[in-house]
Amino acid sequence: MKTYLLGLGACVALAMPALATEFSEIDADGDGVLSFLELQMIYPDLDAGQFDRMDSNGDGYVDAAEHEAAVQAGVLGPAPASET
Ligand SMILES: [Ca+2]
Ligand SMILES: [Ca+2]
Repeated sequence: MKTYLLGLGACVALAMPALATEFSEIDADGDGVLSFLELQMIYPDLDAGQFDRMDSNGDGYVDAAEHEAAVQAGVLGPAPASET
């Protein structure tokens, strides 16, 4: 029974689409904005330049709207960033 439940959980996890990570998952401390460190935990390859571009109002954090814009622009996502 326990094995069955574990197997079911694994199937659900595997069925998750590989889309960009949810804002709420990145926001580790739950303050409603994303710091550079929070983003780096999810996107280890993110550099300060990319973060600055995402932080369009320059307050040092990426809010929900800025995060959405970055996802739309393809700054964040599963695709490898090799365009510099
Ligand atoms: Ca946060
Ligand atoms: Ca900002």
